[in-house]
Amino acid sequence: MSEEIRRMLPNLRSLLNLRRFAAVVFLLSFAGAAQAGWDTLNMPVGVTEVSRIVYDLHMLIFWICVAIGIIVFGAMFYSILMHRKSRGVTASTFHESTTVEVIWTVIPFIILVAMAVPATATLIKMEDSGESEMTIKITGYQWLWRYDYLDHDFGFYSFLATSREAIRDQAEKDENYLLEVDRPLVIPTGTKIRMLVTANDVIHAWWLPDLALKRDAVPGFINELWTLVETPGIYRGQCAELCGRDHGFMPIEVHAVPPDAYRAWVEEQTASATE
Ligand SMILES: [Cu+2]
Repeated sequence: MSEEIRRMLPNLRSLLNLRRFAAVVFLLSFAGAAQAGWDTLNMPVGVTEVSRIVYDLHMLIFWICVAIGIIVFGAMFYSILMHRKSRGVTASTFHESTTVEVIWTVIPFIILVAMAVPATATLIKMEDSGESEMTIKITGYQWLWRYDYLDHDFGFYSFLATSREAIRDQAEKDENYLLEVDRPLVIPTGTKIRMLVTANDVIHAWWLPDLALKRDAVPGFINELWTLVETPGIYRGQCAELCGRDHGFMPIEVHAVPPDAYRAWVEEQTASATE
């Protein structure tokens, strides 16, 4: 082996290792994406007007951040590459330049205001529970939820329905593993519903991504939520505040049904409650 090749060998070897590393990273990124599915990487669009507004706001802010990232990193890498010392470039000296300082204050200010306007409009809409047609009280317990229909004077506890055998890997896990309950919250579609969220022991959080609902359930406090679901369906969520040993075992299951079916269901509930 000539001296020349021997000198190049470590370089070649590290280059090969680098390429192998890059290939592994590339393949792993695909494996991860295939497992999660691209659509699960982003937040869900949801099924209510508010959830769609929240999603649009999220995407708007996301693309603003992408644009800022491209511009900032583009300028940085361009400068590093084109103005490097080995090209014989000397650093310019513009310390305490008022122009530059004004520019880098005004531009972020404009960006922040541009982001704050739609964000504030969305927040106001999310908080406005006025003109709601019915009220449900949601109470968090260790480790279950209770739903009280304040307009109809009845309520019930909602327990996890997944079997202990499935949890202990002794039985098949179905599609809704740890996301199913014995008695779901039933709500009518096309109705503005106010929800009062509280807790009986520790802090929980009632979280339903498809409806863009998430609120802390704090003992001694009553927080408010509202929703208006247009499409009938089953929507699932979880407790989103670490609340103790079985925090992962107190799911939320909401059945949105047409108003007629809802009325029939309420009659059934009140009849069985007075029995
Ligand atoms: Cu909880």
